[in-house]
Amino acid sequence: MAELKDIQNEVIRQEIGEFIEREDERQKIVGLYANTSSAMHDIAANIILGEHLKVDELTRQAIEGGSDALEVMDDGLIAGMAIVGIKFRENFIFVPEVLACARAMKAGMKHIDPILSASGIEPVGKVIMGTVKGDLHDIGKNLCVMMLRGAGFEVLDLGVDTSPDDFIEAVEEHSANLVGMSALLTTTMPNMGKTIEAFIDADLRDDIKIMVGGAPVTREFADDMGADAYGANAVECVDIAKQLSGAAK
Ligand code: B12
Repeated sequence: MAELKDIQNEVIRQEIGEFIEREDERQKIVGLYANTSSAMHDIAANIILGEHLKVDELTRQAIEGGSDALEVMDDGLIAGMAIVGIKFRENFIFVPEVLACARAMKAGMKHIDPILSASGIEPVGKVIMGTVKGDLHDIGKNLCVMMLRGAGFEVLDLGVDTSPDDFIEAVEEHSANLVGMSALLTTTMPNMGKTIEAFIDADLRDDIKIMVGGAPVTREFADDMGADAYGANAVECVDIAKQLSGAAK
């Protein structure tokens, strides 16, 4: 089993040592960093420190140096955000610090977006994506959008705080048959169900497939709400989008 001392990057080692107190989480995070490169550790460390200029530079260097965009996303950016999330939950940091981390995350995603979004193939389907009403979290949704575009989907991104009416309007206007909803707050998760109900009321539910995701969302919750599919991450988002749109091989 990987141990904390095996992680070469001092910032990451200190962050885990000081802030990740639950043993199960500590083991999971140490495992996450144990087999990844020092370039990815540097990116993650600067996400945690909220250093957007550094993340910008390091991500650009990694991509130009030939690192795989998915590796940079998972082992650098998302790995850094995993520690940020725990620190926020445990009140070691607060909204202003997390905003700085989110800004750093976006600085890195800027270099990954053109690669993951460039599919060059005929659109395999049209997806309407949005974070639900009341919810301003968009990092995970944006990663899903990038990956969907890269897989050949045409994506209309409605952004954050998206009301049921906004989703419905977009579906009607763009004749889309696939909708993806993201929620990061337990208080906004029910708005996914409300959006599904609004599609039923508008007599559109049978014309579309609905997929949902976001950290607190579970498969059970998705089933209970009447969604067609649940995805735990951006890779799963693409897989289920393909299945739901009939593009799965
Ligand atoms: C960054 C962040 C913020 C930033 C958001 C910046 C931004 N532009 O997004 C800011 C600082 C603004 C913020 C604000 C708040 N936040 Co906040 N935030 C986070 C944090 C640390 C990280 C979220 C994130 O980006 N994760 C990284 C991405 C890559 O992961 P992801 O979003 O889960 O997405 C992946 C999957 O879920 C999936 N996915 C996502 N969407 C979809 C959609 C589909 C269709 C599919 C298939 C898959 C899918 O794929 C993605 C990629 O792999 C989380 C902690 C956490 N552990 O999640 C708290 C967290 C979500 N926030 C929390 C809270 C409480 C708040 C505030 C209420 C704080 C406050 N007091 O004001 C506000 C709410 C504002 C609002 N109305 O939305 C709580 C929620 C608790 C709860 N149970 O509801 C969390 C869990 C922190 C905690 N306490 O533990 N936050």
